[in-house]
Amino acid sequence: MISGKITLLEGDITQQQVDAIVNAANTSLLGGGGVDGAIHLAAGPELLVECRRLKGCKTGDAKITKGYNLPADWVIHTVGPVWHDGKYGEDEQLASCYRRCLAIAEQYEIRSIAFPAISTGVYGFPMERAAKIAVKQVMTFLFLENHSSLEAVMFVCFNRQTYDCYRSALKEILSNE
Ligand code: AR6
Repeated sequence: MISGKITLLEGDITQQQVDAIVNAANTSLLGGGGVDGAIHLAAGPELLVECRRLKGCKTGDAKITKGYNLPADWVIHTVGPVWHDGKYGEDEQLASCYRRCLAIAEQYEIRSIAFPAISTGVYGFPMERAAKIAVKQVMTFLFLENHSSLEAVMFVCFNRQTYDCYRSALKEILSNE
C-alpha cells in the first residue's frame, strides 16, 4: 500500500480479487497474446462470445464485459497505443486509456480495479514513461476529481522491473505534491 487507495503489487492480474480488471487488448477485442491471452484463458470462452458483440474498440477507448470464470466480476478492455517514437500522440492515447477505464468503472459503481501496464509489452511503450502516465491519471482521478464509487486501484506489475518503475513514479508524484 503506497497511498491509501492505491496498491502496487507484483503478480498476475487474472488472479486478483477485485471488482474489475483491465485488459490491454487490441482494436479487434478478439483476444491475443500477453495479458489479453491470459485473461481470455482464465475467463473462459464466453468472454470471447461477449467481446465479439462489442464490434471492436478504438485506440484510447475502453469497453466493459463480464468476468466469467475470473475472480473479478468485470473486465474493462482498453486499447493502448503502439509505440513509435512518442511523436504520434502516444502519451495522450495512453492517458486516455486510463481515464476511459476509470470513467467506466465509475459508471458501473465499481469499487476496486486492477490495471496492468497497458502498452508496455508487445506495443513497445517505454515502461518508465508509461508508469508515470498511469500513476498521474489515477492520482488525478482519485484525488483531484470528485468521484464516489472507486475505493481501491491496484497496479499489477508482472515482474520486478515493472514494480520498480511504478514505485519510482509513485514516489516522484507524491514528493511533488
Ligand atoms: N498479469 C499482469 N501483467 C501481465 C500479464 C499478467 N498475466 N501478462 C503480461 N503482463 P501486453 P500491450 C504485462 O503485451 O503491450 C496482445 O496480444 C506485460 O509484462 O500484454 O498493451 C493484445 O491482443 C506488459 O508489461 O500488452 C494486443 O494485440 C503488460 O502486461 C497487444 O498484445 C502489457 O503487455 C497489446 O500490447
